[in-house]
Amino acid sequence: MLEDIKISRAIIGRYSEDLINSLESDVAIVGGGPSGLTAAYYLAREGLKTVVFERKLSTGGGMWGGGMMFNQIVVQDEALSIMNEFGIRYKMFEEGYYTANSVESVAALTLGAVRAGAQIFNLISMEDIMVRGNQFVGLVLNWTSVDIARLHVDPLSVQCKVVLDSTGHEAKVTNKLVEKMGAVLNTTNGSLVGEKPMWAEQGEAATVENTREVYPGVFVSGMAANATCGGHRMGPIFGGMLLSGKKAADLIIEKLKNR
Ligand code: 48H
Repeated sequence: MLEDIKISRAIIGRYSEDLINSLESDVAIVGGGPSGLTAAYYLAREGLKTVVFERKLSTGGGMWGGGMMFNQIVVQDEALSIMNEFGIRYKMFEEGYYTANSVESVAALTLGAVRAGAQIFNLISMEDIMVRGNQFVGLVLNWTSVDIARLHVDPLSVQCKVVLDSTGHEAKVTNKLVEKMGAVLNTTNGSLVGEKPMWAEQGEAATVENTREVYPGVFVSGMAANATCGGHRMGPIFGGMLLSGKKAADLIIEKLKNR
């Protein structure tokens, strides 16, 4: 016999366990798009306690829709080793241009991150940062539904050793740092440089180049790296996002090892 109340108890109990267990982590990743998921995989695989907070119902960010809803993505040679690592199938279109199904890509990145040990929470938005003096110490979270309904409900906080801003074009974490703390960032102008117009080749290179620690304990990846440090957009080519996620993970692993 199935008891309805037991189903509720199981869900509330398990979820609460996971959330309480995530109140303190090594790395909190804000945004479960391609760069955040890639980083989550490599960080968790290294044994770091990694938690991803994703605002939407589904992970994958801007990857689902491929280019203008044609659900294919393009990747270049440099990113094929990461595609292989996640078991994402691809086909050569022309030399140097490979296509993959965007739905398979999101599913594989998500499963890879989870199986590596990352904890993913969907439907939770980062609404602020937590600091001690000038030091970044954690994130302030709320249900996305609270934000959408514009309800005046106070948030909860989580602590982490480092945060990765993988929020895409909006660069939510670095924006908060500048807006609320007047933080001086490790960028060319010390502040948010901003995203530039479409230029795939430059944008892809910049995405990886811009992936860095922009403030003590605060890293940026993917389009958030370009929005923060300045870089062209690149349309539906995703190799740079995967490479950026891996670079972010490598930098964070290095930092936490040396602590
Ligand atoms: C929790 C949040 C919050 C928040 C946002 O946009 P994304 O896919 O990010 P990337 O950088 O991994 O990939 C970028 C790529 O998708 C893209 O947009 C490209 C290649 N554009 C090129 C072009 O020319 O336009 O994912 C970011 C994720 C999303 O899932 C958001 O919902 C999530 O971050 N997010 N999660 N709290 N405050 N803000």
